[in-house]
Amino acid sequence: MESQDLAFETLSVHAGVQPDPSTGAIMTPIFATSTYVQTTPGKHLGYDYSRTSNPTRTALEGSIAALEGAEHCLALSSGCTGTDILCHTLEAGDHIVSVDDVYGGTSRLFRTVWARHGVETTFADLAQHDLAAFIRPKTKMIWIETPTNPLLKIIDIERVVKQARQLNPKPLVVVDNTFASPYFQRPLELGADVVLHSTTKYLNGHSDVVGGALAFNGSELRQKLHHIQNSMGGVPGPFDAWLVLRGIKTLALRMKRHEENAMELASWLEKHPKIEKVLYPGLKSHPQHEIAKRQMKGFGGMITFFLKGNLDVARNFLERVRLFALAESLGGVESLIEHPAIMTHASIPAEMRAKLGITDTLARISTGIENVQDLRKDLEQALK
Ligand code: P1T
Repeated sequence: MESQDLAFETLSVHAGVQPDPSTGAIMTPIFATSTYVQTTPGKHLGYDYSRTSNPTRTALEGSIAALEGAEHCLALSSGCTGTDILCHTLEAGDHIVSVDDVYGGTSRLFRTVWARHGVETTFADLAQHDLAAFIRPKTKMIWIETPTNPLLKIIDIERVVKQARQLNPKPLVVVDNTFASPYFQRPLELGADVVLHSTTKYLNGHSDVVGGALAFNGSELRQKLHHIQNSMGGVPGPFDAWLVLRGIKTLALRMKRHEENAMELASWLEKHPKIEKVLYPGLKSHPQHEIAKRQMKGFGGMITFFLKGNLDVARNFLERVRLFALAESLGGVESLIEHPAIMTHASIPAEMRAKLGITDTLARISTGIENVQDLRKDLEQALK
């Protein structure tokens, strides 16, 4: 059957994966090899060196491509590698328009690494403002993260794509789909050019890998991006590729549960007297709830909220949680909680954080797949 005829749950189990032809092993082997023998110089079975390609990685790439409805995927050593590869397509003097609220490491790469190479980034609130206001003659890339990290803003992908298509030259529209996962959001179907994942998060789902992926259409773009990856490195090892491939098999089940738990916790937190405000795209109170409903198949497992009080109150709460682990990252089966201003977004200058609203009382939850009442009770005792 063609992959477009299969449902997401089926694709997540089967896409990209063939029983091993030499043994019949149903699971893709971990091809722990750096090189491949050739019968005569230049003649081989399709693989010559594992920086260029590796069969375990090929299987993972087939899987992620199918889930994003893409022709191609490149599996990478981290999500940040994906951002870096895309920046490598630009030249000094080029300009990026990025959503203002993005993962701290993405902002850091734009501001402190690529700015030094002459690529300037404008950080824009594309949830509130039209893209047109930020465009320059040399704008070559539009960077969308939605839902955003950590404020969970929803950017209308179709709207930004429509505006980007009117520009000449047409910039590359990239969507960081890490928070939604392809289970809830498929940006290429909405007209985006490239999808980026930190596979460290939901795709792998078990907090035991750092990895990334780019998914996109067109053989020309593949050649360009693979050339950069092959030239610079930035490839995942075969064991990490295998772990992500294995994680993906349960992606649909996990995402459903992450969302159910997040919806219940967000609704409960919203009524709690010690909570100032909850940001969760599934709540009616979320400013872009209607866009989320249209653009996503579900609202995901991330919740952000402001506590009443000050940094001491936030610290006290974060020190008191027992089931939730106080840790960076997200998307694993276990629930995590963190303080963006001190942890994941510390690399963003304080005045930029203040302008965004990443305050001392802001906490971010990655809802795991545990029993939701156990999770609620943990938050309740920590808030007392
Ligand atoms: O850590 P890495 O695999 O390089 O992925 C970077 C990245 C890219 N995009 C988004 C939306 C992300 O959230 C991340 C990583 N984020 C965290 C580690 C975090 O705790 O937010």
